[in-house]
Amino acid sequence: MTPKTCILIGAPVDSGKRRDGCLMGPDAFRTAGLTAALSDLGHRVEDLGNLSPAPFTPDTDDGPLVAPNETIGWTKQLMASAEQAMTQGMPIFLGGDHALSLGSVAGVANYAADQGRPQFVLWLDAHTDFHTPLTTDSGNLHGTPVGYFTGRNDFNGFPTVNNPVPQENVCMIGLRSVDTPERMALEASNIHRHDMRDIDENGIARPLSAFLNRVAQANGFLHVSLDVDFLDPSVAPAVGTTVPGGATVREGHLICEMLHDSGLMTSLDLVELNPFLDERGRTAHLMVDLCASALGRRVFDRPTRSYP
Ligand code: NNH
Ligand code: MN
Ligand code: MN
Ligand code: MN
Repeated sequence: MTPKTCILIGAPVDSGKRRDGCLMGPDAFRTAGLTAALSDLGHRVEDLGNLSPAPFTPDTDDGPLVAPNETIGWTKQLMASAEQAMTQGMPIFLGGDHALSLGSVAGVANYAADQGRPQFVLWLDAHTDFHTPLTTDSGNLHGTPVGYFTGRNDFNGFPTVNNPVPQENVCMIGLRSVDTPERMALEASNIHRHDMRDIDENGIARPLSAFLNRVAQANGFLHVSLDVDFLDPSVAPAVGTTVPGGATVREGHLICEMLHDSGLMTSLDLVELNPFLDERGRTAHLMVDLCASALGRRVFDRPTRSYP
């Protein structure tokens, strides 16, 4: 296995929704042994510590959105940090809620564009996070990152997305909670989407390998965004927005094992962990184990599958 330089970037973003606690996520991942899990696999691990948002005007709570200015500050900081980290290795963003992906994905996509290569995104989530600030009912900006980095309008005050990720380069797996305006916009889009029924009927490996083949064929960069609520709440309770009927432990590992075998993943988000809601660290540990699978942990060696 080729050793990688894993750049851990703590992003204690908690502005993407009302319920607090995700700010403790980066330290919970560290406490659950993330660095050792990756270095035991032979990787070089560099922990950059925790970021702070770029300066922002304090938010008031009279508008329709929760903490828009703070999220704008985070987006600026993460966009710059992501682009910079891509020059040194594989950034792993330790969330923090999913609002961190406005910046992480927009930043890695800027780097990919500099390299003249297309950016792809694998979105592992119960939700599609395809709102804009105008379509969200909850006002929670963690429901908007895919809308933002694919270049939807109405993100006023946010940094311009110079290199929007093309819709057909986005694949969502695990879906089971989609708001009506998101559903309408998605159905009019080319985003690849696999709800849990699709997984039940066809398994999780098939849609993933079809997607990985497209990434390989295009010589693309692949960003993976793993929301804790992709997993079933019975195995991953530490998240504010539990939705029953999620992925099993093995479905999660299979995705990560296939990602590793593909050699295609270039950046990763671990998001929405709320350690305040965990049970003896089990969700943090599961997320660390999944991350280890994505970086090469396996039970037995087996012939590597090649993509395409
Ligand atoms: N769609 C809902 C909203 O926008 C829920 C989003 N919550 C998430 N996304 N946890 O992953 O408020
Ligand atoms: Mn908050
Ligand atoms: Mn999400
Ligand atoms: Mn979610």
